[in-house]
Amino acid sequence: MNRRALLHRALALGALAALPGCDYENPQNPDLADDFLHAMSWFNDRVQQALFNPHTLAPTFSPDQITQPPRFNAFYDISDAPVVDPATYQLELGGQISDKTPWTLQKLRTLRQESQITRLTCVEGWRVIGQWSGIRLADFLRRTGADTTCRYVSFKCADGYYSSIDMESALHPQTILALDFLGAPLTPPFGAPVRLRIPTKLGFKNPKSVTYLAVGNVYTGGYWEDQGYNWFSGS
Ligand SMILES: Nc1nc2c(c(=O)[nH]1)N[C@H]1C(S)=C(S)[C@@H](COP(=O)(O)O)O[C@H]1N2
Ligand SMILES: [Mo]
Repeated sequence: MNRRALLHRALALGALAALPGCDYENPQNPDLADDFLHAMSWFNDRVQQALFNPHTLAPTFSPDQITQPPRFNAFYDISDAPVVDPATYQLELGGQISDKTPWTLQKLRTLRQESQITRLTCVEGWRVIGQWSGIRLADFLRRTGADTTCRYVSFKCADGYYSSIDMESALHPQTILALDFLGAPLTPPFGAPVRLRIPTKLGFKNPKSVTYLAVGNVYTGGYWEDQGYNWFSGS
């Protein structure tokens, strides 16, 4: 199906999906507006996923465009960022991965490293350009024998944050498990010792201080996603 036909179909579906919304001001049905918005967000996910081109690269920048100082964000203050001991750190694996042996930082550093200068966009309305280096998630998934026909890659973090992404985005060449930020190991507020860096998605889809990674077909949502933020959230 070409893009035009797809958009046509999407618009027709959108009109259908909007019908239940006619009732949204009915005080007897206060949940209808909510249901409606959830349905539209779900629909929006499907459209974004259908339009996602796994070969289109997010914009890259030159070293002089890097934002200094960088900008921190989390669901808490910078002084409350989790501090993970890099010496004892382990990335634990779960789900449809054949070799679930946990990875130490030392072992992660033996894999081929990839560097990018890309932009991080937060839904709060700001953007920063930074440099991140690490392992292509696609390389890591292949290396560990992950079933890449599964729909989701899910992440859990040292601070209780969690998120999940679609497999197509996980395999995108710019999606990395970052170990370095601005040419040095990640520091605690910016996601030490390992964070997901995925420049084709919004900031909240870039979990920091990742301690657990799993592959599967069960939707696991995310910290902000479960509060109504759009799940696909391509930027
Ligand atoms: N573990 C964890 N990861 C997280 C968050 C968080 O609160 N905890 N916040 C997300 C949000 S909303 C944004 S915008 C980016 C900010 O990343 P930065 O601090 O490197 O700019 O991290 C994302 N990853
Ligand atoms: Mo964000």
